[in-house]
Amino acid sequence: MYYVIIVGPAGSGKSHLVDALGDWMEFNQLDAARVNLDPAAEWLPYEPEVDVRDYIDTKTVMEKYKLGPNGALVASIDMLTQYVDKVRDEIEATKANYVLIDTPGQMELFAFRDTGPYVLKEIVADHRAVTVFIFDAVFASNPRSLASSIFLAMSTRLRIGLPQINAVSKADLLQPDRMEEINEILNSPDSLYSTLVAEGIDPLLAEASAKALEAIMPSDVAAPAAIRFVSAVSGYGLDDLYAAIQQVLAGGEDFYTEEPSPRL
Ligand SMILES: Nc1nc2c(ncn2[C@@H]2O[C@H](COP(=O)(O)OP(=O)(O)OP(=O)(O)O)[C@@H](O)[C@H]2O)c(=O)[nH]1
Ligand SMILES: [Mg+2]
Repeated sequence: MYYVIIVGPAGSGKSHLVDALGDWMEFNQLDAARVNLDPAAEWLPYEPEVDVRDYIDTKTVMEKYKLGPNGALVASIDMLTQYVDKVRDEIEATKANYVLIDTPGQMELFAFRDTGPYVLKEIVADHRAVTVFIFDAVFASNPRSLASSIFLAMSTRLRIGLPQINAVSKADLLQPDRMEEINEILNSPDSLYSTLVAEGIDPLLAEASAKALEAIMPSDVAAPAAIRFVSAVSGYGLDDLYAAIQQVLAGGEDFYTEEPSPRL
């Protein structure tokens, strides 16, 4: 079993990507299980095979402990540590080739505290896993937002400690020339640096941003590009994202041809 963990800022398109990538995999005869790890999700675009809300629901935690939404999410993730064995067993029982994990919207309350990465580590156990960090196309619209997203991506890499693929979501919202510009900036620390300086950003901050970009660019993977563009709406780039996932997880070989899923 291979684990693909989708992480990104609130509203960046994590849940829709879990849905779309799962559909793409199934269409291509690959077996995927969708797992919801967001105890605060009110609605999901897919039917999860495993759902942490069966154990902990943030809405109930809010009411029971009289907490606000953020405090309740923090408490929910902390409480989830008690059920982590059950969640892991449920996921393993699916025997799916690929496990697509949707994570909480408030990533700073999940990825940047100790319990979120702990829960992930316990769930993934000794399976091979990759994080897909999502840059929201809406945030990627100007160089300052792009730079702050790079720091978020770097912090995610630092906290979760798994190989990471970076992808811009909602590619259907980007004009082709804008996509090309973002692609160039995110594939070249020098280009990011000069773009930020041209925007009037302090050269020290621009330099730090370029270093952060360098830190999240793939060095271990022979990837043709540092960033992927995907759309859950049009399906754009899902094949490319799958290829990148496959490259990290199975060294580029097609897993399905080696080990057919017991479920297909
Ligand atoms: N145009 C476009 N909109 C998208 C795409 N993916 C998601 N959205 C929209 O973006 C919004 C957020 O999508 P979600 O998938 O719920 O994002 P999320 O990261 O799971 O959100 P939280 O879990 O609440 O943080 C929704 O209104 C989606 O319809 C996409 O590929 N293209
Ligand atoms: Mg979501």
